[in-house]
Amino acid sequence: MQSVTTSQDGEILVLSVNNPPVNALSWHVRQGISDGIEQGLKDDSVKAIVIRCEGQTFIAGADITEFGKPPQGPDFNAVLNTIETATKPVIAAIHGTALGGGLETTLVCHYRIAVPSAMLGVPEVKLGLLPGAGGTQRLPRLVGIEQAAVMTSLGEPISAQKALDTGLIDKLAGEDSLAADAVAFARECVAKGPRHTRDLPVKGDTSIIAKLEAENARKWKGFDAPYANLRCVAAAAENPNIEDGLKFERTEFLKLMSGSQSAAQRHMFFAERQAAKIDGLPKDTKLRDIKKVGVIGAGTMGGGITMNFLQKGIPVTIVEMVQENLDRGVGVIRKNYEASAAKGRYTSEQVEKMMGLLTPSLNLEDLADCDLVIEAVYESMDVKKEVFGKLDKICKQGAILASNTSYLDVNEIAASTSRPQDVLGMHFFSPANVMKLLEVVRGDKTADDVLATAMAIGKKIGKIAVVAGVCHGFIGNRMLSQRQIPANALLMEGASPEQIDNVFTDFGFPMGPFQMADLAGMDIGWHRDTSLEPTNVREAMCLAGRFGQKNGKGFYDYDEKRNRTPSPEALAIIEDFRSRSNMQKREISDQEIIERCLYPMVNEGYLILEEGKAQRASDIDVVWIYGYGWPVYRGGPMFWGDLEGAKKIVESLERQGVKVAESLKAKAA
Ligand code: T1G
Repeated sequence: MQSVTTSQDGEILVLSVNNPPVNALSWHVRQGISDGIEQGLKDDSVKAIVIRCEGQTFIAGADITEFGKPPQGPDFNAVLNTIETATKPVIAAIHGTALGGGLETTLVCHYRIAVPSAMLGVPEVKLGLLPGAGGTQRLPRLVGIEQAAVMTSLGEPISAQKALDTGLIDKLAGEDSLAADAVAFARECVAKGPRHTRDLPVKGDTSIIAKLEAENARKWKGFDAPYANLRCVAAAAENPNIEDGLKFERTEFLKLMSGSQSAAQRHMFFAERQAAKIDGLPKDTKLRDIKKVGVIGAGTMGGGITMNFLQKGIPVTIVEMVQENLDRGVGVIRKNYEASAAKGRYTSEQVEKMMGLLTPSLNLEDLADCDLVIEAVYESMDVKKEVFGKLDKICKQGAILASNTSYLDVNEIAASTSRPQDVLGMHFFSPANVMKLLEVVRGDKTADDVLATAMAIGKKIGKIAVVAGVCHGFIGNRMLSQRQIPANALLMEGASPEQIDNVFTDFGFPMGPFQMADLAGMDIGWHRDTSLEPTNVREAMCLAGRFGQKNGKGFYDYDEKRNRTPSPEALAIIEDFRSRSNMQKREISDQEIIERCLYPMVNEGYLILEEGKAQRASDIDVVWIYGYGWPVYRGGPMFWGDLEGAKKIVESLERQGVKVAESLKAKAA
């Protein structure tokens, strides 16, 4: 496989890497680069060597698909050593994204030139790794400890201009003349000869490391990789001899590579990309044009949904029944944008431009020429059917009619129109302008191009779209209820809200089920009839006027900053409800809480797959990581279930008396 070709421009040898789609460092690319360098060193007519890439980008890293497989081709570090020790200058010519092993390749080159639009970074931390081919030792030698610590621990790329300013690259090329500018620059470098990054001193001070750890403590809770990256950068400062630093880096890298966190995060890397694919649909399915969007309902969801489109320059007509609600909804959208602008995310011109794309209306008829209409009204089947019945008469043929329902039967909603093929669910998560997950609910009659268009528009507005089938609660909420039910039962059997929530936060969730109940508000769906006996703890809390964070008391007490503390009154209400329900309190272990709350979720995932309500197990993982705070370093419920082991899960579920999915039983067999 010829993925590296050579060409000569006078005394300059040019190695061109061509390994679509992202020029990953697959074994044959490493072989090609190694051979190319050897060729250039042997050929006396060659005075310098340029490494460049074909296609959309420079090398975007090691080939992640090769991880965990038997090694093939030359060792990456050996190839890098060939480049670094070359006796003729080697120049990296960068466009697109030079990432991970791709950036490490440029670091061993003696000089670097890039187009202004190029981005350079070491995102390995997002894969639970670190730049294990010298990146943590050579980067500080070029850009200093501070910049290297930020780039490795956060994993965000920097622009070519920033790279030039920080010494990561030597020169900017013309946006459309990289090939020629690189050869011309190589000619200039001949006289200067090779310059070895490894010999440069490490500049800067390590106080940034403690600062980064403090600033990101909440975000990095439970993660190994960010701290390992910072330990390596610190080692670069402590070890003037780069070999010692490289040895330390190698140890840390191999620890992460063999750990479950990186396996989980690599699983998620591919799962996200897989989720976008619709099985059975040709890649080139013609999409419907979405130039104008309508949103019905200017409440929290309607407003958040609208913002996603305005941010992408897509005009939105937002419809409400009452002027006051409309004004409030539009006001919240403007306030949110102004708040973001105050944080420097937008200029005031950009805010005005986005608000200029918004048309408030009290008239459903104003949606007649929309290409996509998303309904975000009160969660009642009758109300939704009435709205869709009207849309059916108003909207132009070919318009896509979507419901933001989080539970209701999309087929029944579609049946209230004469065009069920144009109807589907687009289930956003609150806050809809922030949460990345979008469940695209495929109805029995939803047309292929409608589904494909909804998935594509989801990606366009920055969401991770996942196909779900019609069932109660689709993928996410359906599994959530399988977690809530045992959590409430465990409360009745003797566990405290704090014990249960701590098991979840220790596991890596941002919060546990009872903290979530307090955040959402306990009185949602409560009948408010105080004469009735409570039928569950939630109603008992409401009867005692404990509605959650909104009134500073729920399962916990909250101060004005919403910090929670265990509440003797809440515990008394729970205790009282237990005794009224003749429930005996008993000791409950944290492990029992894990098994009773998370194993049924995994089981439900298998049932969802058996029923074809999700395309693949990894989609379920994407839903839970991007919609429900499942820790990414545990890979999602299905990935985690595999780590736990089907046999162990089935035995526990059978002990719990839970009906086990046949496919899970089969896996345990
Ligand atoms: N290896 C293998 N496949 C890759 C890949 C990689 N590094 N990067 C992308 N792909 C596949 C991807 O799965 C998809 O496949 C297709 O390419 C297009 O990707 C030693 C250990 C470069 C910014 O972490 O961030 O180097 O779904 O949909 O939106 O220190 O891909 O079409 O079949 O994302 O244009 C470090 C990972 C590796 C960068 C392009 N590098 N890639 O985004 O396309 S670890 C990374 C990205 C490493 C060394 C260490 C993005 C992108 P398919 P895409 P995109």
